Amino acid sequence: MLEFLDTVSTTSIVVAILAILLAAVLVGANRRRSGGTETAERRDDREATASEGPLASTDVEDLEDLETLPEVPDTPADLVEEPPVEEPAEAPPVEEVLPLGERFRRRLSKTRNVLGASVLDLFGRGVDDDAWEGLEEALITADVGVTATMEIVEELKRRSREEGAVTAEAVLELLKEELRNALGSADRSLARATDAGPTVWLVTGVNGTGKTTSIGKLAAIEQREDRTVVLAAADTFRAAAAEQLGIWAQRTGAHLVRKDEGADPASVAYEAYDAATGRDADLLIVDTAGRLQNKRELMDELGKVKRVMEKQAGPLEETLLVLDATTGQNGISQAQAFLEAVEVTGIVLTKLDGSARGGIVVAVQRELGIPVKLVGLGEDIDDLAPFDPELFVEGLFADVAR
Ligand SMILES: Nc1nc2c(ncn2[C@@H]2O[C@H](COP(=O)(O)OP(=O)(O)O)[C@@H](O)[C@H]2O)c(=O)[nH]1
Ligand SMILES: [Mg+2]
Repeated sequence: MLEFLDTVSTTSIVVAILAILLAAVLVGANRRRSGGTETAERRDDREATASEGPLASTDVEDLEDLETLPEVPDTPADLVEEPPVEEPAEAPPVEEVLPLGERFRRRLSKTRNVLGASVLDLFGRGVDDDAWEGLEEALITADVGVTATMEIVEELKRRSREEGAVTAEAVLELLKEELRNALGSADRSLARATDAGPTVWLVTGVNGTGKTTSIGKLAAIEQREDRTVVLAAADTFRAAAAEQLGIWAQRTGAHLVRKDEGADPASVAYEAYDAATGRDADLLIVDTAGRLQNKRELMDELGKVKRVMEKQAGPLEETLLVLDATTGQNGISQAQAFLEAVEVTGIVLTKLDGSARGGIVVAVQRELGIPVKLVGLGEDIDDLAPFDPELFVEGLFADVAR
C-alpha cells in the first residue's frame, strides 16, 4: 500500500515537473513572439521610424499599395525594420529613350503616308510628266511650300535626265538627296554660355504651339545630363500657365521661379536670373506668353523681357521660337511677327507627330532663314529631339516599298 502510494506520488511529481517545464517553454515562446515590455517600446520606435522613412517619401499610389500588405502587429518584430515597400520612391525606373532615327521613323508616319508612300506609286508607272506633277502635288500637300517644291522638282527632273534615273527607286534616292540639300547644313546645336553665369534660353511663340511643354522636355534632357535648370514662369497672363510649368519643374527636378498672375513678365525673368546665379545653375529657361490678340502689346512685352535680361546677363544664348507644325503656312506668317520683335536664333517645330505636313520643316527654314534646332514628336517627356535632316528624311521614307 505504502509502495503503491510512493509510486503514485513519484509519478505525480514527474508529471508536475513536466507540466511546469512545458508551461515555461510556452511562456518563453510567447514572450519572444510579442516582445517584452521593453522591446515592445523599441518596436514602437522602429515602426514610427519606418513610417517616417520610406513611407513618408512615397507617393499616394504607393501608400494605397501598402494597404494590401499584412498588418504590422501580426508581423514578426524582426521584419518590421524593413517594411516590404516594393519600390523606393526616389528611384523610378529609367525608361530607355529610343535611338533618334527610330523616333523619327515612328513619329513621322502621317507625313510618310502623304509623301513617302506616293513616290514609288507615282514613278512606278513611269518617270513621266504625270509622275512629276503627282510629286509636286504630294510635296505641296506635305507643306514643303510652293517655291521650294518647284525648285526641288526642277532640280530632280534635270538630274534624273542627266544621271539616267529611270526607275522609281532611283528617283526616290534623288528626292531624298534634294530634300537634305533643301534643309541645308546649318548649326543646330543650342548655344551655351562661354563665360561665368548661367546659360539663358528665352522661349517665345503663339499660345498653344507647345512652348511650356517643350521647355519641360528640354529641362528633362538637361537634368539627365546633370545640368541644373531654373525655369522662369514669365507667362503671367494666367495663373494656370505658371502652374503648368510648375508641374514640369516637379517632374524634372528643375527649380521654378514664378510670381502672381498679372505680374510683370520682365521682373519674373529678372528674379529668375538672380535665382539661377545664386544657385549656381547651369541653365535658365524663360517661358513667355504668346497671346496674338493684342500683337502690339505682346511684342512690347517680349522686347522688354529680352532687354531687361540682356542688361542683367549680357546677350542671351538662345531666343527660340516655337512653331506648331499642324498650323502649316499660317505658322510661318505668325512667326514673322515675332521676328520683328526679337532676334530669333532657332526654331522649335512641335507636333510633327500629329501632322501630315512634316514638309513644313523645309518651308520654315527657307522662308524664315533660321535653323530648326528641335522638333516635337509627341506629348511625352522624351518627345523632343534635336533636328537631324538626315534622320528626318530617312524617317519620311522609311519602309517605303512597292
Ligand atoms: N502631339 C504633340 N502635342 C504636343 C507637342 N508639343 C506640345 N504638344 C501639346 O500642345 C498643347 C499645348 O502645349 P503648351 O506647351 O501648353 O503650349 P504653349 O501655350 O505654347 O505653352 C499641349 O496639349 C501639349 O501637350 C508635340 O510635339 N506633339
Ligand atoms: Mg504655356
